Amino acid sequence: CPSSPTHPSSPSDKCGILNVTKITEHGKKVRKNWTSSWAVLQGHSLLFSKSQGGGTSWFGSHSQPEFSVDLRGASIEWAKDKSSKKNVLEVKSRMGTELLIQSENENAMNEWLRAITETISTHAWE
Ligand code: I3S
Repeated sequence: CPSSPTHPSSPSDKCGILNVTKITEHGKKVRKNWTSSWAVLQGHSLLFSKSQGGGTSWFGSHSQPEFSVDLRGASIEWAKDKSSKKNVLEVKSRMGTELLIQSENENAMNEWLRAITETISTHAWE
């Protein structure tokens, strides 16, 4: 995975296309808005930018992440009852953001769960 412009020094651990929606922002419920995003796990952050037809680069028209989630103190679990979609993971940040991430590929979502869980535990004491 390429490094992002906002975190050029740390290599990214995992990247790929995910469907993503926020369901809570600053502790308040928000309306779902599923979008396909280029997701990068880097340092203690999960970064998202609009996916460019399956592109694998930050560069071009979207050189900055659209939004990011700080995974320090976050939690992740399978979301059973929050969507009609399959393979949905729920990420809750300490800042009161809740996200759903999803793809049709179950193996890919198991990999995201493994990688994000590792990031959360690596940064648990920060
Ligand atoms: O949890 P919900 O309200 O059933 O989520 C669905 C809605 O966000 C829907 O949009 P509207 O707000 O225009 O009804 C989306 O199109 C659906 O994808 C959402 O459900 P899923 O089960 O796909 O997460």
